[in-house]
Formats: sequence, structure tokens, C-alpha cells
Amino acid sequence: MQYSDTIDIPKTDFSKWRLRTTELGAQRWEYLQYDIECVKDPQDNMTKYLLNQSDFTPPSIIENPKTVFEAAKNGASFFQAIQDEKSGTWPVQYKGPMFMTIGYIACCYFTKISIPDYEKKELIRYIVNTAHPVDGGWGLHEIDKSTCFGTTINYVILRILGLPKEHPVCTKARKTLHKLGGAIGNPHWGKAWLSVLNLYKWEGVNPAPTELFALPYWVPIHPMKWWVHTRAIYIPLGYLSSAKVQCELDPLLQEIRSEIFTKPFDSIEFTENRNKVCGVDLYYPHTSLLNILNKCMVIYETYVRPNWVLNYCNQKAYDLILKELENTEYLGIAPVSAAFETIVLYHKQGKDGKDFKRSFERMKEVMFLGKQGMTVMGTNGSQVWDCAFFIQYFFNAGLAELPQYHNAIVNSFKFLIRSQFDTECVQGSFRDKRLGAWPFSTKEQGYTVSDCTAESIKAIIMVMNSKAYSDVHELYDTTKLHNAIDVLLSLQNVGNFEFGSFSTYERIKATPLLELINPAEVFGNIMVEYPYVECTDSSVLGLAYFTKYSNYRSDDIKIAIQRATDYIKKSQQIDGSWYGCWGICFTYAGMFALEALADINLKYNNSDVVKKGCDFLVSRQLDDGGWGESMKSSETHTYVTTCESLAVQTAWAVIGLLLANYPDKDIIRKGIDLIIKRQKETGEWEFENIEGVFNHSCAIEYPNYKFLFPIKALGLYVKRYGNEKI
Ligand code: LAN
Repeated sequence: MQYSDTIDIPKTDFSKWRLRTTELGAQRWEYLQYDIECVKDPQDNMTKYLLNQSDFTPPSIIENPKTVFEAAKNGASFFQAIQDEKSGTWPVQYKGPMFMTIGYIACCYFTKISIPDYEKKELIRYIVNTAHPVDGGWGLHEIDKSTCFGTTINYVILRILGLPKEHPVCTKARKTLHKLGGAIGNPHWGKAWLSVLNLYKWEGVNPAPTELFALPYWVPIHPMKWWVHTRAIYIPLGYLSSAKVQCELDPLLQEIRSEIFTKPFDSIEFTENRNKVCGVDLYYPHTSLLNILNKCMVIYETYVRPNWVLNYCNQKAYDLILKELENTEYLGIAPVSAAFETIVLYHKQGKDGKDFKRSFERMKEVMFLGKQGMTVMGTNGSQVWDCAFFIQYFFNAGLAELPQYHNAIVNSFKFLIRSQFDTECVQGSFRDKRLGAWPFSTKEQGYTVSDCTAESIKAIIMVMNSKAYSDVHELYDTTKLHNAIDVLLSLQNVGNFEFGSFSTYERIKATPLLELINPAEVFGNIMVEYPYVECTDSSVLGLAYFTKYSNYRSDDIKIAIQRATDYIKKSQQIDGSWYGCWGICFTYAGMFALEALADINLKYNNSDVVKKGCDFLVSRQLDDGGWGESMKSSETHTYVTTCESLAVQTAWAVIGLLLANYPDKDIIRKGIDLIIKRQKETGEWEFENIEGVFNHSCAIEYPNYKFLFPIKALGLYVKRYGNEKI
């Protein structure tokens, strides 16, 4: 039962939804209109699972498992049963952030493309079901306190989608928004979305000058040296704000204007509120430097800039957008930038523009339906990442060689093969070599990620090394791994910044001092790439595994591993922990670090770093035998425990301890018992708590983790201690 069911919010007929996937991993929901279509095209079991349908049939498994390995097998059988056979992936609602859907809605409203009724209903349901239980607002992410940004944009979405002003959900949210000072306190992106929708004035939004893109590349702070996401957002955002693009004002927008502010719209001095950000939202305040630069830019834009300069620079931005879309098959790197880009295309090309149409169509692939409704996800999925883990962990757990999992592994293996980049980006798009690398989601999305490449390399080699898979060895030409290794090695930071580490998409290309002009207000550390210990750990895993398989560039790899290992050791904190940036938090990073160190034979008994890492984890074990860490850890950079243990985090801790050869079996066994206790009769694990995070402040779910890591933990335990009784 969802909250929306209790207050008469309409729901679609879930039995009419189909999830269409492609071999390259694209996912798109379709709603069948007629019963006859449903009969001809029945809903598959995976979709039934995803939608929590009562006619979902769980796979047949071992009843009352008696050993640890039987429990692992039951988990594995369940997970296998919900694989999408066509793509070999596990489609999931990769949700959490509450600021993605506004892009799709603004795009539709701006372009006057009507949103189908069934989509509207589910989009509304999701927002209603994620409203804060007490004050009815929304935050930056699903489990956040209510913020001005979250509450404003989600309120606006509900109103645009047709929820009346007097609806109790709207009344409650509006009250909270007014308590927060009204929409005037929105951060930069919020103000930008509102301006696009003509609910705000561009004069009240700090400048995002496209002049930056006309600078020569040698300038040390050139925007194409920024973090890929930040630059992808600021290119189209710069275009829209410099050209002051706004959609037509209509009666509905006029009504919304009168609802979201605490004063009448026409009486607001927007120019005076450029820097006003609601206190609850403010995570990264402006520096004085940024304030001065903004003031200068406003004067320049208002009084100095000739029109030809504006047009010239906006044309530069537009060209970069076209290149970005070409490199990503019109998906864009992620939904925020993609939505801004699509609006730019419409503005330039009109509704019949071919790029606009392609880009709009692909926006449908980031929308995903789940129990709570439909939302725009953080990316177009997590396909490659999940598949790489699945293959590896089934090998780690001694499951891959069992005939019953052969097909699932082959399916995923083929997906990874199809997902390796086989082209370079177009000239002039400021993108590095990508041939041979892997992305996080799909090949079409087009962006190399260091750890996704490393984990995929490892998964591919495991299959290629296994006699049980000799039937598929001919499908892959292993010299293609050389390209992957070339890219991975090129990603290591070996210049002035964070020697030996790996970042996410690229090497660090500009100084972190750029953070002084970070305009986002709600996120810190987004201006440039940073070193990440998890990315460094995975890279070590991939490289070290590769050396066991091939001699290609073995000397370079040896040096790279040495440098990366030094970085991992150096980044350990005094208490033995590592701070994790992409999962919650010290437990996640601890597991990765211990695994990487174990791969180069550093274990509990021969390494102080490993010993301290293990002791830290052990000191956090809860009374129930498991581990549980809260999102607060990521925010506060200090370990904050949850009251009860969580299966995924227990698995992370147990995996780390097992791989490090931690000597006290009892401690590990207690964790294993907790994982088994949390397993359902069907063999599955259910969602307990959000697993992932980004930019220190935004939570994001990884729904496949609840299978992948517990299965790995159970399997590794059996390998070390034998198949003990439960
Ligand atoms: C992701 C998701 C995956 C993640 C891992 C592979 C787990 C990580 O090890 C490296 C970084 C990466 C690829 C990553 C980077 C940032 C992303 C793309 C996300 C957390 C998903 C959504 C997020 C993106 C930045 C959201 C847009 C918001 C901004 C603040 C720009």
C-alpha cells in the first residue's frame, strides 16, 4: 500500500505496462491501451517483479536451505530469474535524486508536447509517494529534509501535471514552501528551471556566461577541463540563460506564479535576489570571489556585451551540444544536462528539428516505473556496472561453474562485449580516447568510467579464463582488452594532482581551486574531477587481474598498481577507515580497499594498513551481528550507524574481512547469519535502505546491490570455511 492509495490519487493498471529493452541495454516503458494487446503480448515475469505484481512467479529453489551455499544458490536463482534475457542486464529503478523529473516536464511544457495520461498519473504518484511524511515537501533526494529547491520543483511538476491547487498534497507542500521563504530562495539550477518555465526572471539568476566556451583551451580554467557533468550542464544552461529563453506565459503558469512566492510576482525585485538561497538548501555557499565575478558579469551582460559576441558564444555552446549528442547517441551524459540540451535544440531548430526530435525521444529512456510510480532516474540505468559485478561475483562465489547459471552469465558476458566502446568521440568535443573502455550504463551513453572499465575487464577475463565457458570464448577477441588497458592506464592521475589515484570519467585536468567559483550552491566538489579511493581500488583490481592473464604493457601496469596502492594506503584515515564517495560510506570504501589490497597479497597478517582497515570494520559491528551505516556518514564525514543492521552493508563488511583473511571466524559468521536471516523464503533480499550517494549530499539507490553483495559474501565464506550448516 502506497501513500497515494490512501488519498485517492489515481493509478494506472500495472498489468498493462511493458518494459521494452534493446540488446544495447536501452530501457523504455510502454503502456498498452487495449486488453487484446495485453493478451497477445503478456507481461513477463521480470516486469511483474519490478512492479510488485501478485502474479509474479518466483523461481523454484531449495526449500529450507540447510547450508550457507544453499542460501547462496537460492539468492542466485532468484537473481537469475529476474534478468532481462534480451539484453542480459537487470533493469531497475535507479532512483533517489528528486531534481531530475523537472527536466522532462519543463521540456514537454516548453515544447507543448503533451504528456500521455498514463505517464502523468504515474509521475504524480511518485512525487506524492515521496513527499515528506510530516511537512509534505521534498528535498534534494528521497530521504532528505524538505528544501526550497526540492519542494518548489516538485510542486511545480504536480501543478503542471494537473493536480489542482486545492488538492491536500499541494496545500500541504505550498505551506512548507512558504515557510521556507517561497521559491525566491531556490539555488541556481532551481532558478534556472523556473526561468525556463517563465515562473521567474532570468535577471534574477546568476550568469552562466557562454563566453567561457570561446576561451582558448590552454587557459587553465577552461570549462572543458571541468568535471564532465558540470560542464555538460553549464553549456546548455549558459545558452538558455544568456539568450534568456523562456516559455510562453499562459493562465496555468500565471496561477503557479501566484502560488510559489510569498509576494505577488510583479512586486518581486528579481535582480536583487540572485544570491538569495534558502538556508536549508545551502550546502556550498558562494565565495566572495564568485560574488564579485557575478557582479562584473551582470554589468558586462547588461551594458557592455555586443549582440554579436552573445551570438558568437552561444553558437559555440550550441556546437558543443550537437557534438555531445552525437557522442552519446542523443542521450546526453545524464538527465539534467540532456533536458537543458533538448530545450536548446527546440529553441534553435523548432519542433520539427531532427536533432530535437531524436533527443526528446531518448529522454523516455531515463524514465522508470516502480511501485511508487514513475520517475526520471539518475542515469539511463546501471547496466554495465551491475553485469560486471554479477559475472565476477558468481565466479567468486563458486556459482558460475554450475550449469544452471551458465545462460545468465553468457547473456551478461555478451552484453559486456556489446558495450565496449568501438569508436572515438567526434573531433572538437574535448573528449579523451575512449576506444576499448566501458561506461556505467550503456555503450550509447558513451562516457568512459574508470572503475566500470576496470570491473568489466575483470569480468571478461573471468569468463575467458574459465573452461566451463569455452563455448563462448570465440565471441571475444581478447586483443580488444589492450585498448581497455590503454584507456585505463591513461586515466591515472600522474601529473600535479593526487598522484597515483583514479578519478571517475577523466584524469584531473584543472585545479580544485575552481571550487571557488562553484555556482551550484547545493553541491560541493563538482567543478573538477577528484581522486576517488573506490575508483582507485577497482582500477587496481582490473589491472592486477589482467597481469595474471597477459603480458601486455606489464611494466607500465606494475608501476600503475604500485602508485595506486600507495595512494590507497595514503588515503586511509587514522582510525583505519576510508571515506567512500559513491556508496554509503566507510563500509563501502572499506570493502573496496581491502579487496584491492588483497589482490596484491596484502592481508591482515602481513599489512598494518589491512589490519587497521579490518579492525575499523570490526569495531563497527552491531549487536545483531551485522553492520549498518547511515547516509549521515557521507554528509558529516564521520561514521554514523543505523539502529539495525542492513544486509547489503553487512555483506560489504564481511567481504572485506574475508578477502583480508581476517582471523576471527566468529565475527564473520555472525555477519553471514544476519545476511541469511534477512533472506526471504523465495531466495530474494528486499530493499532495506538506500545504498549509494553522490556529491556527499545526494542519496541514490542501487537496487541490484541487495543481490550482488550478499551472494558474493555467502559464496566467499563457503570458499574459505567450507559449506557450513546454517
Ligand atoms: C554515478 C553513478 C555511478 C558511479 C560509480 C560507477 C558507482 C562510481 O564508482 C563512479 C561515479 C559514477 C559513474 C557516478 C557519477 C555521478 C552520477 C552520474 C552518478 C552518481 C549517478 C548520478 C550522478 C550525476 C552526476 C547526477 C547529476 C547531478 C549532478 C550534481 C551533476
